[in-house]
Amino acid sequence: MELSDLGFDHWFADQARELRAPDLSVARVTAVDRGRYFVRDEHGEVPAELTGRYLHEAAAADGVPCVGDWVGVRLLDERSHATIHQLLPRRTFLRRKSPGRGVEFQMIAANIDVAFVTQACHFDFNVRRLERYLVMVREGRIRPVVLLTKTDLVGPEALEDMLETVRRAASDVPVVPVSNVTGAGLDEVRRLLRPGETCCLLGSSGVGKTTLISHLSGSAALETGSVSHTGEGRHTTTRRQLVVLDGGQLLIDMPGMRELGMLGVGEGLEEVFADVGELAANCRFADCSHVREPGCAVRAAIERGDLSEEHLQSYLKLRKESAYHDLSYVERRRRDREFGRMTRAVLKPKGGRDTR
Ligand SMILES: Nc1nc2c(ncn2[C@@H]2O[C@H](COP(=O)(O)OP(=O)(O)OP(=O)(O)O)[C@@H](O)[C@H]2O)c(=O)[nH]1
Ligand SMILES: [Mg+2]
Ligand SMILES: [Zn+2]
Repeated sequence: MELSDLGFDHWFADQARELRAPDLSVARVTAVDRGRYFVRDEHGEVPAELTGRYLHEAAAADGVPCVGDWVGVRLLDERSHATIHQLLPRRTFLRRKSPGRGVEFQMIAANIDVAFVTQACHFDFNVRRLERYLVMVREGRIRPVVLLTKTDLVGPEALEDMLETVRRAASDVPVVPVSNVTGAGLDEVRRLLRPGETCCLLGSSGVGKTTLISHLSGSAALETGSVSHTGEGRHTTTRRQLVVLDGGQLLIDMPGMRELGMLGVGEGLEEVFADVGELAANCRFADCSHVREPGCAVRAAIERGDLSEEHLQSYLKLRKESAYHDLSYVERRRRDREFGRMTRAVLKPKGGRDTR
């Protein structure tokens, strides 16, 4: 195996020129489980931990590594374990805003090429939630694909309705209906996976993400967390893990997400709702809120049946969230600057030493 088989390409090689120490080598984070890591390079996978120094210095600036990250490591005791010293810049990312008022983000995964946003036809299907996932994916500069699973549990008309709903909400995103029971759609999913590319599966618990990966994986062993003693085989995934499939594709399995929380978004929103944006360009007023203004091209499209009211409503709702986010960001920057001035005044009496 080469590093390129793990997704390492020219872009990452450029980033790796910045490795801080000559004895550091490059590896990819393949699993994270409550502060414990696994990293993998061309020679195999080893357990790893962050150095105390990383936690003190780098963690504040870059955050801690997440699954998919490329890191600078030192391999120890004949590769029985490793220490993580440096995080290389991320090309793409999946993150959500931490609960609470600040602007901290939780990194979910990094350096993903394709995200399969997965919903089950049965019970789980919710197009508004789908839009939120798509915004998160676009924001992180990742290519989205929508997977509708468990198609064996619904009739053909119901499935066609759902597909139509998805196409209306996300016209430029490929949608693949699949069933892990009948095998329908699995070949199409396989065609979307390319060797050396990293994909991940996102979606609620129980929609069939891990089952799908097992079908695709060939011989790659997949740890599926706890299996109940009754052996009826409910594998609730408890950690994020990157597996290499027989075909050389890289897939990250994730635990189901209970909720997405606030999105703290900008670009992703405009991309997912590009249809609304295009219409809005023709509204009479530049700051049209698309509620009841005269000459509103968005409302006109709804009247004509070209745009769904619900789609517009979720756009407006998400935009409000992101406006809130921008506001709290500005507010926070202001407070940070004031705090900075205050500490400088206290810590730097005369000719104070620059600590950077
Ligand atoms: N009918 C039907 N059941 C399925 C299908 N795919 C998975 N299941 C079942 O759904 C249950 C959950 O599947 P998992 O693959 O564990 O779901 P998951 O998305 O990985 O769930 P978490 O790990 O909790 O996020 C299991 O009992 C599967 O056997 C499908 O296509 N059709
Ligand atoms: Mg799972
Ligand atoms: Zn308007």
